Amino acid sequence: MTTFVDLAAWLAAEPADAALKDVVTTIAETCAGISRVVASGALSGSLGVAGTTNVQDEEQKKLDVITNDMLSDALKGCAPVAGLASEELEEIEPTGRVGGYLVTFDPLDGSSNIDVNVSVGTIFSVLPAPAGHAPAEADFLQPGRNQVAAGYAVYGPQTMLVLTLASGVNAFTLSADGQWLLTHPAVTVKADTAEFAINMSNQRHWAAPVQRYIDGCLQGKDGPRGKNFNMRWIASMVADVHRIMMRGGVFMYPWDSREPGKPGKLRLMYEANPMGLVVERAGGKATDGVTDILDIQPAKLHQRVPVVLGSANEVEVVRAEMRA
Ligand code: P6P
Repeated sequence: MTTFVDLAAWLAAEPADAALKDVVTTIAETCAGISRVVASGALSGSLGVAGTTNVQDEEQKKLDVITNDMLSDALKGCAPVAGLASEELEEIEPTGRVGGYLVTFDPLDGSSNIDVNVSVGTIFSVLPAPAGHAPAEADFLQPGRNQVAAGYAVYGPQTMLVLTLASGVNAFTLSADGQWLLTHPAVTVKADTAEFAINMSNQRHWAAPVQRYIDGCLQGKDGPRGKNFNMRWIASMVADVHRIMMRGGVFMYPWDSREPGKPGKLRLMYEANPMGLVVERAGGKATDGVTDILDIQPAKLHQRVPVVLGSANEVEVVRAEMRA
């Protein structure tokens, strides 16, 4: 019978600040609670729409609101947290405390999948808070390289927590009795892949470099790539990224001409930065097509960005095409 290290024991051995470990523990405990709420579905009346729209002008699901409140309440009660920002909230939420950490999160990413029982997830990012004053919105606008922790929980056939703190990436599985157990230590992303993830229905709207890259993949072994490719698109970033963490691949949500003024669909602070840190720490790459995501200086709290991330060598093939 295999025995697993639990999150508390793993954190005890992690060379990181005790206060940061408290923040991660709070997030992990809240995600365990979210897993139970998500799993209850229609039984708890939590499916369906909330009848409201969020700052992204997206219709909110009941679970978007429920999970946002769970994380907001938990983090406000966590002493080292000076402020939080949610994809679902227009403004930041200072906690009234100074110093410590800022947390940004997407409480339930992929929520369009909830009502059809497809995997969804929570994405979180932890940044240093300013010393000496309560955080303002500008204090959140830090490049992704400043993150001191990041990760996600994926609510799927298993509920898993994938986390990077001091270094590396480790994945925990939620047990039946609510323990996070270290089942996947030292996760690494395969450098090469033959699997791409993109919403093909947008093909006619992509810029030429993306058209050329995907066309090269679709030509298979008789084409320029000399190998056949598979395609996946779950329309839940957490689930698509988790697959890439487990078996490699490249995930793309590029700019497209449907809304030419919008750089991309995904959010820098709540999706691209945390996922970028996790993927990079596992040996993968995360870019906006050209620039590393973690080097982007945020200008706005809800800034959107094109995303190309995953297997390092494949991301570089895309980057070369974008530069051609
Ligand atoms: P589309 C979910 O709404 C999300 O933000 C990501 O999780 C996902 O990758 C993407 O949007 C899906 O977008 O346009 O394919 O529905």
